[in-house]
Amino acid sequence: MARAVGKENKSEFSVPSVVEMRPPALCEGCGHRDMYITLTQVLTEEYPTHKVFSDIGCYTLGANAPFNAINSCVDMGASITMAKGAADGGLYPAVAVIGDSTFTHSGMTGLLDCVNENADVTIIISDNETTAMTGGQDSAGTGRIEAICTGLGVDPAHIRVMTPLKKNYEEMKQTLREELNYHACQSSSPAESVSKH
Ligand SMILES: Cc1ncc(C[n+]2csc(CCOP(=O)(O)OP(=O)(O)O)c2C)c(N)n1
Repeated sequence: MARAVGKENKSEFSVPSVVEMRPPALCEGCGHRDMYITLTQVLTEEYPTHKVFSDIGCYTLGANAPFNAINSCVDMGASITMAKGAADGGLYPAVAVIGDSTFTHSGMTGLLDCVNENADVTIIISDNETTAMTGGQDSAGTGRIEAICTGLGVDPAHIRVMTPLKKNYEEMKQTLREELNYHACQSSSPAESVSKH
């Protein structure tokens, strides 16, 4: 801050040499990891023009190494609406990644908009059935995420449930490819995927 406003950059405390820089990371074993590993592999190898619009939650840590998986994070619910805006503007593939709590907080409205306008987006709801980032509170839509998507008008054929485990990687990648290749504009409803763990 000091540098930016042209002031002297005075540090009152030095960092002890034993302290290593440790950026926050997704927990070992977290399903968001498996989701990002498969998603990033498919997108970087097969869809070089992709952009991933993410949201607020533990899965925002997908921005860090080793995933480097997301291109934006603005505010609660902005993943779906930004992906829709980008798709409307001609970006392909436009992918949204949102957690289950953020989805029920403010992602559902964007999804309805996508349904109404047949947006060409792929939406991943990375569902850990809790609000992990803020301490594990209940999540408003636990057990009902697929039903909510159906209720909002998503074609059930394109609500794909994946279980993010290493043994399922090939199946997950194939599901992602199928939904990325599905173009709602030429059909009747937006593609959507649910990653559940
Ligand atoms: C407007 C607003 N309300 C509340 C919060 C606090 N908050 C941060 S992340 C989050 C939800 C995270 O839950 P989820 O989307 O399920 O992701 P998870 O952390 O479980 O991976 C909330 C409510 C916020 N950042 N902004």
